[in-house]
Amino acid sequence: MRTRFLAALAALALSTAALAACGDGGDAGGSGKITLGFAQVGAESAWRTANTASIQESAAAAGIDLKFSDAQQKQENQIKAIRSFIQQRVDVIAFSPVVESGWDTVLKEAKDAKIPVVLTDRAIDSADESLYVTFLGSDFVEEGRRAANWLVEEYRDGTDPVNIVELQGTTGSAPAIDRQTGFAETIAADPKFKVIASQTGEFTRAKGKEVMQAFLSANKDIDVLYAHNDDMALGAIQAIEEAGLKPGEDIKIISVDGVKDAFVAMTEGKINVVVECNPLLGPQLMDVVNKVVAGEQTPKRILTEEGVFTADQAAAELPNRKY
Ligand code: GZL
Repeated sequence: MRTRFLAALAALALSTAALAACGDGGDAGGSGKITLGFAQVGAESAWRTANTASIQESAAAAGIDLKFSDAQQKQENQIKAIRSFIQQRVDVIAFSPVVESGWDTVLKEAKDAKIPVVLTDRAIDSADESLYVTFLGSDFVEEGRRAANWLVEEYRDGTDPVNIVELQGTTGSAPAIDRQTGFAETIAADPKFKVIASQTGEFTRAKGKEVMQAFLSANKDIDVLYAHNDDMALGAIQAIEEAGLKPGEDIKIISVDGVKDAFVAMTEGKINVVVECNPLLGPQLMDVVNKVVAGEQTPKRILTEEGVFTADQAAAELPNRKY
């Protein structure tokens, strides 16, 4: 009788210890591997496709068990995914916030569950920086400045008005807000630069074409298009050509991202300059995940390195493009 009681007590102790280990957010998959829950924005652009591939391939290479969700550009889907990752007790949660605001509640739930959160690609506008461990991504304001700096240089000798139309990214997203800010603050120094129309093209080719068609119908004297990503610029090129105008000549085009098709368009003289925005964040993200699980410090902000490419550099750079 006594032996059976002691054996039951030992079994209870062991199972309690095992549960306590999971209580630290560890081993959700029961595989002994680190489990990462990633809530992706969607699949709206070639940039996003490359970003997703980088994350999936890097997780596999790092032996990290990836639980991946595609929010189809809806914040409520990303919030649902994060809650599901909390329920599954993953080791780390990472996501690219589709918009800047509205994250505090769900990120507090992750914090209460002791599951660290990493922001990738896009930031949030929360005042509470304890809600995430690290933000890994580009400086979108600087990207906007770089786009404008090319324009300032291109028109440095002119005094005539330069009429600009702007295709913004998805409304409320960090890249759309910051790329507009950086661009506007830089051209403000010279009154000849005028943004005569600015509207979201939702980071997609189809919407970019549709909005550019509207710009062309409403404005007869457009000199420049500033597109917050290549997909919208490529859609706008179709609209410009269908209007009988030459993209890159009649209307100069400044774009952001640096996907292969944008480099091809630059070799064809249809885009004048591309400000690079690097989507290949997978390796750095897995490094952060491993460090966080090991209890090591990680920087609050990890900035991705990126450049600017003009049309004359496109042919030589095209073979090097990885996305
Ligand atoms: C930028 C990223 C943006 C890209 C778009 O880091 O969030 O979203 O510029 C993508 O192509 O859709």
